[in-house]
Amino acid sequence: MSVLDHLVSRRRFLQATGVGGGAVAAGGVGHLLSFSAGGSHARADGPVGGGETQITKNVCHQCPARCGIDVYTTDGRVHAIYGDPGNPIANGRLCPKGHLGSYILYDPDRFKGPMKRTNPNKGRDEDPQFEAISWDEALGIVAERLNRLREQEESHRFALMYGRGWGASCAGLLGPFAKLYGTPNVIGHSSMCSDGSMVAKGLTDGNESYNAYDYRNTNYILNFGAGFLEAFRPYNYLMQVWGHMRTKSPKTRVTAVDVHMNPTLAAADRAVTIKPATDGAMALAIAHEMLVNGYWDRDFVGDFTDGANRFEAGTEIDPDDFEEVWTQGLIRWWNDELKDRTPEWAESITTVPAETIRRVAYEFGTTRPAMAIMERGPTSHSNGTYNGMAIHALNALAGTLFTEGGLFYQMDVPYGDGPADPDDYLDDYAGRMQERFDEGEIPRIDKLGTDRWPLARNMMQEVGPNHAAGEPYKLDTILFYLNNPIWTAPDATAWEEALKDVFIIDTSPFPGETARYADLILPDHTYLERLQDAPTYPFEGYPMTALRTPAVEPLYDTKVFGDILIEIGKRLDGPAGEYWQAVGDTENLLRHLAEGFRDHPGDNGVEDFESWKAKGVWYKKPYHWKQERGVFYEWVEDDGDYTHEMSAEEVADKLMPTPSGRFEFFSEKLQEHADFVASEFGIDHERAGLIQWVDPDHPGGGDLYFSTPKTALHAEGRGANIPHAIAHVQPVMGGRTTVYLEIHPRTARERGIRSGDRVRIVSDVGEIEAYARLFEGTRPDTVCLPMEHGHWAQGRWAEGRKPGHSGEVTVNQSDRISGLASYYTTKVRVERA
Ligand SMILES: Nc1nc2c(c(=O)[nH]1)N[C@H]1C(S)=C(S)[C@@H](COP(=O)(O)OP(=O)(O)OC[C@H]3O[C@@H](n4cnc5c(=O)[nH]c(N)nc54)[C@H](O)[C@@H]3O)O[C@H]1N2
Ligand SMILES: Nc1nc2c(c(=O)[nH]1)N[C@H]1C(S)=C(S)[C@@H](COP(=O)(O)OP(=O)(O)OC[C@H]3O[C@@H](n4cnc5c(=O)[nH]c(N)nc54)[C@H](O)[C@@H]3O)O[C@H]1N2
Ligand code: SF4
Ligand SMILES: [Mo]
Repeated sequence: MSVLDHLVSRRRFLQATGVGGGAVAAGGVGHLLSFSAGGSHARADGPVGGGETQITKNVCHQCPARCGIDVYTTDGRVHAIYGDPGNPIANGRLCPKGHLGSYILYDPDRFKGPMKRTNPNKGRDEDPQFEAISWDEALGIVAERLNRLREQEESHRFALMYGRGWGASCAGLLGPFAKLYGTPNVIGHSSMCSDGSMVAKGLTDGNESYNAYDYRNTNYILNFGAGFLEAFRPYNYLMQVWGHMRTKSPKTRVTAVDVHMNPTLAAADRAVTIKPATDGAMALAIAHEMLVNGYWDRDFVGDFTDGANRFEAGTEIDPDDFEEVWTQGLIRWWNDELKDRTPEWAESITTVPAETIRRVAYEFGTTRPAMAIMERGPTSHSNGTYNGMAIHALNALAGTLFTEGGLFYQMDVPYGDGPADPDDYLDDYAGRMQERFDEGEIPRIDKLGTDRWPLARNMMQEVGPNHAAGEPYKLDTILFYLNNPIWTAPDATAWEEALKDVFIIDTSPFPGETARYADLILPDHTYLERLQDAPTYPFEGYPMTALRTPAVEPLYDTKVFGDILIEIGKRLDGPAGEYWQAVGDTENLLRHLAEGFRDHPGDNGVEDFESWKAKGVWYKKPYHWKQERGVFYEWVEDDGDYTHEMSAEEVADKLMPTPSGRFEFFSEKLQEHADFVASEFGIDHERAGLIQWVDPDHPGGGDLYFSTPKTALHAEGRGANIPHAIAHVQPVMGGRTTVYLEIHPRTARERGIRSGDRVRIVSDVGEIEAYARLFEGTRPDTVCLPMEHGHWAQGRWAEGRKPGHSGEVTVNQSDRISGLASYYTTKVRVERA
């Protein structure tokens, strides 16, 4: 290899891993190169002198990107993890965390088998005094509790709570389990994650889902609070597509809006640091400008009947003068809201100069294709749904829904049927309970679907407080899967009291905070030991599902979560038990699901369970729908082309399932809840469905906005026990012994705070400490502290990195529409400690 070749491929490797020299530090560069991105896959022979190396296909578990990985196992030990070149998300590359996965497997603090608590007292400082027990005994304890609750007609007092579920073979089993057993309480963490964007999309275009995006072909991205280069999904792929977008011709221009200068803003063409919770105002002003200047897409939105543009600031328009095509309510939106939403008005709300807003509107409005993207930044506030609706409406105005270079929605995987149909096993008891849930006689513990949360999707952050108050009732038993709200929920400390009197079953392989409160530990395998499916999160739209295959035999006496649940199920009395007997185990289920591939062989030749295992992923291109100049087309398999022109009914049915079958600037679904919305937001009843500006609420009692963004090395709440990740985070964000609070130099000076000073961060619900890191890229009215620090459990490497868990000062306030916890909205006081 010439020196130049060497440098070129070294560069490629660095790009592939997405970090600078640090990642290469371990081991010789030459050695890594031979396995690097795009490297020959046949290279299965181990290093000289080593034993035999096997490569197994698996899926990284550290974030929702779901990158396919090649796991290299030598002499029974995992020694390397690389991106799978055959996986469309990974393309042979991983983010820095992906390579560190072997640490999760070999974490010395893992639970080694099932255990039961012997110390009846619970608390942060109470040692549970766990005692090892057999699986049989452990599963028997759970089944006996559940059977007893059912005999007492109290099965609803059992809850299943889950976070990062993967697929049909794990979280997908929870629904049938609850239904056959008789509880409404299957509670996902989506309201503590990013329901805001989903609900905003559901209310406007009818798809309550994240989007898939055609980044490759877009020419403009207007990004409102999505951590494109540090968190937004799928992170690893976004780094790859960023390189493409920024080198193609024409280069994709990017305007990024956030509350502090992060890697995404630093890499964008234009960085806008906006006042927290005001993105909706900026989006409304951009919409105003797009209309006034005639930048809207006529084919998708429609036009004035005489072709003249009558949008003029402050002037009403006769609805009869405008004919809409695929949208609904534009003139009403203009007359009742937009006509006064000028850039000057928005400047007064957002602090973003009117001139900047005009420039952005001009660029976004005159570049095609252009898309507006968002995630938790604008939505994690009390007004998050309205902010999100205003942002998403820009995509309708630009006409980029379902177009090349635009946005669409993820297609489902054509899995085969499971081994049995749960409905055949529903007994009278479960059927009767179902009626009581449907009629509202027994609500969910989080009151989802009641008058309190009529439009939310889950309300996990309410479970702790509701249980504590016994309102609507007290839970008896909770089984947790990949979920740790006693630490990750807003105002997490309140949960420490709340969970003392519930029987807790934790399935984590690690001694986390929930485990500290657990009565029973039923430890899951870590991901490198698991057989488990992982359908993609919204990605490029075409259907895709990956499969984890164990790279090593389980190190300890653990079980994959799906099998834990199935084994509990088998021990239930009555038909429910029979159903789980029929399912058998997760491998049997996965074999049934893979039967669906026989009729739909994947593009990489995957057609059954064995080939799925061998290739690690099934996917089938293309995406089936596209919109071109206001006409929707559907893919026709026999023609191999988008030859079917869709009717309005078909579009409404398959692509825009709103009441009107169009994109709604005035949401009919939201208007159906007008009483609720009007009273919650203090707005006119008639305006509830309108995309509009509503003032945010900032609880907490302080004078500085408190934001807790994700960083590239951060793995939801799960990465704190990976010392390698923490070591990489340490210099900028803090890590092992320090936790940094980003604060603007002027803000610091006003409070007598110098760089490196220990500071106290105080809100109405708690106080934490950190070290001040003076940073001009943070707004003077805002301080930032990444969320993953300050564990009080989760093993020796995570614990003790105190103080500084942001959840202890974050107030439990949620957007009344989407239910998303307002993680980025609390106001705190900062002072020298
Ligand atoms: N590396 C990494 N990637 C991840 C994860 C991870 O833990 N680590 N977690 C995954 C999960 S669970 C999720 S939900 C996604 C979340 O993905 P994102 O929503 O993209 O990430 P966040 O960091 O939560 O929030 C994005 C940004 O919002 C900014 N922000 C705060 N308030 C405002 C505001 O009012 N307006 C604007 N414009 N910005 C604001 C924050 O500074 C932050 O930079 O990431 C996923 N990917
Ligand atoms: N202050 C603040 N809080 C936040 C956020 C924020 O930005 N700021 N972000 C929020 C977001 S976006 C999210 S998604 C939530 C995430 O919060 P949660 O849903 O609580 O999920 P995690 O913290 O990722 O992981 C929870 C548990 O999974 C366990 N675990 C790890 N690996 C495995 C495994 O292989 N199998 C099993 N069974 N268990 C495992 C861990 O030990 C831990 O107990 O946090 C939210 N909390
Ligand atoms: S982007 Fe997420 S799934 Fe992919 S390697 Fe990184 S942590 Fe793993
Ligand atoms: Mo999340």
